[in-house]
Amino acid sequence: MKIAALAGGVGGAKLADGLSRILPENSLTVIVNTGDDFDHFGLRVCPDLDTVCYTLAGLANPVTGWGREAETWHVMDSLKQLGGPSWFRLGDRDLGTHLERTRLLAEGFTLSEVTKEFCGRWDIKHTILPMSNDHTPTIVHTDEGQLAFQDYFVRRGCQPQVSGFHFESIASARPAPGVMEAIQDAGVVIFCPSNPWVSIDPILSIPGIKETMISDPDGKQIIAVSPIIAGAALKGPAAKMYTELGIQPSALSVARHYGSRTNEGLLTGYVFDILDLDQEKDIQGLGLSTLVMNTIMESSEDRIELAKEVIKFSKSLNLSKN
Ligand code: FO1
Repeated sequence: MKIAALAGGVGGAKLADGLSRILPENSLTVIVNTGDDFDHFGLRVCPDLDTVCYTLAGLANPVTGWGREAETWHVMDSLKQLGGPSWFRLGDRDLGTHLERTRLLAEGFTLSEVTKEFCGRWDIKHTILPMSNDHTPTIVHTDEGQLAFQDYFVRRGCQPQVSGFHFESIASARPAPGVMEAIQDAGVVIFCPSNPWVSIDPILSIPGIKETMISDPDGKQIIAVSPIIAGAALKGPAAKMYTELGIQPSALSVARHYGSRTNEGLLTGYVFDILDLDQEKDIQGLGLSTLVMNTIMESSEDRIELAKEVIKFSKSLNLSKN
C-alpha cells in the first residue's frame, strides 16, 4: 500500500521518520510545507524541507529538531562581530545546504529537482517533495501587523497575538510534480502531528490538493495525528494560536479543523493521545474512527511504534469499509 504523509516542522518530521523506518522503499512520499521558506542573506532557506530531510537522513540536530547535528557556529560568530543580523541562527554545516540550494535555483533548477538531488546525496530512500515549486510565503496577522513567518516564529519568538494567516499567491500555486500522483496512488494519506494552521493548511490550500484527496471513488483513508496533547503543543505555537483565535486548543478542535469525510470534511480516521481519552466520544461524534494511544515521540522506538499503529489503524478502516 502506498502512503502519502503531509508534514511541516519538527513534530511532523518525527512521524515521517517513523514511517520511513518501517515502510519499504518507494511506498512513502512525504509532502512538505514550504510556507515557512524565506530569503535571508540572499539565500533561500526552506526550514521544513530541511527538517524532514535532515531527520530522515539522520543528520538532524537531536536537541532542536531543526538544523544539523554536530553543528558549529563560526559563520554566525563572525557575523555577530560585524554587527550582522543573528536572530536566525544559521550553522556552518546548515549553510552549505542553503548555499547549494540557492545556487541550483539560480541556475534554473526547481525546488523539487533540488530536493530530489539532495535526497540522493543524503542517501534518503523515500520520496520527499515540496508541496509546490511556487513560493507561497505564510504571512501571520498579528497585533504587531502582518509578519513574515520567520519574523513571527523566530525573531519575535511567537509572542505577537495572532488573528489570522494568509499564504501569498496560494491561489496560483501548483502542486509540485509528483504531489498529486502521490495522493492519488496512496491507500492512506497521513496528516503528521504538525501545526494545522501554518504547516498542514498551506499544503491543503494549494488548489486541487483537497479535491484530489476526497475525489477517490473507493475512498482512501485520510488520517490525522493530533499535534495537541492535553491542550498543549509539544513544540511550537499551535496551542497559543488556537487560543488567540478564540478556539479551545484540544485534540477535538484539531479534528474539527480538518473535518470528517462524512460531514464535508477530509478525515476518515483520527489518532490522538491517551491523555485526551475523555474527548473520544465527541471526536467520534464528528463521524471519525478513532485510535487513542501514546503519541508522544521521545525516542526512535516511539516514532516507529506510532507509525506502525497508524498504518495498522488505516488497514483496519479499509477492512471495515469493504
Ligand atoms: N528556529 C528557531 O527558533 N531559531 C532559529 O534560530 C532557527 C534557525 C533555523 C535555521 C534553519 C532551519 O532550517 C530552521 C531554523 N529554525 C529556527 C526553525 C524554523 O524556524 C522552524 O523549524 C520552522 O520554520 C517551523 O517549523
